[in-house]
Parts: sequence; structure tokens; C-alpha cells
Amino acid sequence: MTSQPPIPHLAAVGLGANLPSPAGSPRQTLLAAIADLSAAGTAVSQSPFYRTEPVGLANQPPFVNAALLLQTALGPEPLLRFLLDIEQRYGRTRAHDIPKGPRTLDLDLLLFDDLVLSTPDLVLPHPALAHRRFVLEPLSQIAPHLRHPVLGKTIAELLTDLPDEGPNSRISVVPLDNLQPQPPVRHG
Ligand code: PH2
Ligand code: MG
Ligand code: MG
Repeated sequence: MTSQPPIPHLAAVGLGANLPSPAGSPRQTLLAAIADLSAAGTAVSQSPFYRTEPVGLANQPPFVNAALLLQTALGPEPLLRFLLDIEQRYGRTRAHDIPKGPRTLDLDLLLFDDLVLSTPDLVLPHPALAHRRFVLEPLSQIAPHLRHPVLGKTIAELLTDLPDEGPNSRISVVPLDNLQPQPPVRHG
């Protein structure tokens, strides 16, 4: 028997940061984390960076968010451990995290092939994926046709389906390379 090369998986990873880290600004942290991710596979596409209004807890700095698609031979749990390891490298201290509060780096495993999984450590697809504009907007730029294996809808459809009201909907999500003064986005 000859051993077969591992079949690569396709993982969608969400990135976010709103505090300075040992790598520098949130933007520099995301760049460093993306470089580190290449040790886990091949980044096949990377979204623009967005400046996004904080969701869940108001009194914190705006976030920088992005998404990338990673082709990887790692399974979901090893990939998750890899992500958590990178978070720690850039100053993340989970024990002290305020839920939905500020962080130096957040790497979320959003999708892993069409895997549906729920363990104490990992839920796939990411439970908040379908509800967060700051995740769907970047991901739709690189993977609009990727399908949510539980809801049966594409990323583009999930983005269109976001309700007009609610904390995740009308938040300002501005591409970072286009940071001209913007008209207010929040309605109501
Ligand atoms: N992450 C949070 C809480 N709120 N808001 C935005 N805009 N972007 C985030 O990545 C984010 C958030 C906790 O992980
Ligand atoms: Mg996270
Ligand atoms: Mg998160």
C-alpha cells in the first residue's frame, strides 16, 4: 500500500481585532496573523479589511474585520488549535476576555468544508456566522457562493437576508482602503 496525499479541506476563517497587540495596530495584527496562517495551509483568497462598528458591547474601539479562505490538510480540531495558538501569540488572554468585548485578535473558524459539528470546543458552521454583517460582508467578497450546510443558503443570500433592524444589521462596515468620510449608515 502506498499512502495517499491528504485531501485538502477548505476552511473559512473570520478575523477581528480592536486593541493593539505585540504586532502593532489591529490592522498590523491581522496582517501578521494572516502570514502565520500560511503555516497551516494555503490562503486561496483574502477579503479586504473593513473598519466595523462594534457589535454586542458599545463602549469599545471600532474593529478591523476580514475573512480568508484557507486550503488545509489539517482537520477541524487541529486547525482550531492552530487558530487559538495564533490568538495567544498576539496577546489574547481568553481568561480575562469580556464577552463581546475588546480583543487583540479573534480568529473564528466559520466553515470547514460542509461539515456540521458540535462539540464542547467547536461548533460548525460558526453559530453567529449567519447573523453578523461584520462577518458576512467580508466573506461575501471572496466566497459569495459558499453554502451554509445547515441553512442551505449561500453567503450572498445570508447577507441579503440580514434584517434591517437589530444590532448586527445597520452597522457601519467600511472597507479600510476607502476610509473617506462616510454618510451615517445607522438608520432609525
Ligand atoms: N467581535 C466581537 C464582539 N463585537 N464587533 C465587530 N464589529 N467585529 C467583531 O469582530 C466583533 C464585534 C467578539 O468577538
Ligand atoms: Mg472567537
Ligand atoms: Mg468572534
